[in-house]
Amino acid sequence: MARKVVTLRHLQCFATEDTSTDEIYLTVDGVRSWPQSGIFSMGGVAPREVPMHIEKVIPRNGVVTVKLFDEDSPDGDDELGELVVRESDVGDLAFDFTRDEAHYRLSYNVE
Ligand SMILES: [Ca+2]
Ligand SMILES: [Ca+2]
Repeated sequence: MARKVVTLRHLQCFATEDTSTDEIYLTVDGVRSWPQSGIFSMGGVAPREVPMHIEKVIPRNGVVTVKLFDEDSPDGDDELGELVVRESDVGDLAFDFTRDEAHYRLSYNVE
């Protein structure tokens, strides 16, 4: 049977963790995967939504873990939540990252 693939498609910001803009990045299975380098500012006067295209094959009997972070310095970065994508997931889905009173929604697809 062909492996299923999760595709991260779109990120929306409804509430930031920082006072104005957040310095957002995503990790996939612990590897910093979006944006291509550095961070993407969201909220405040920065964009509140952004398209993306990140594909990851879901391992057999395994999961893909996606984490959203706000980069802070000199304090440690804030982890805003964790999405666990399973082999049994299917179709167009969305997940809300809501830690630290932030609110981001990641739209993704599993097929
Ligand atoms: Ca922060
Ligand atoms: Ca920050």
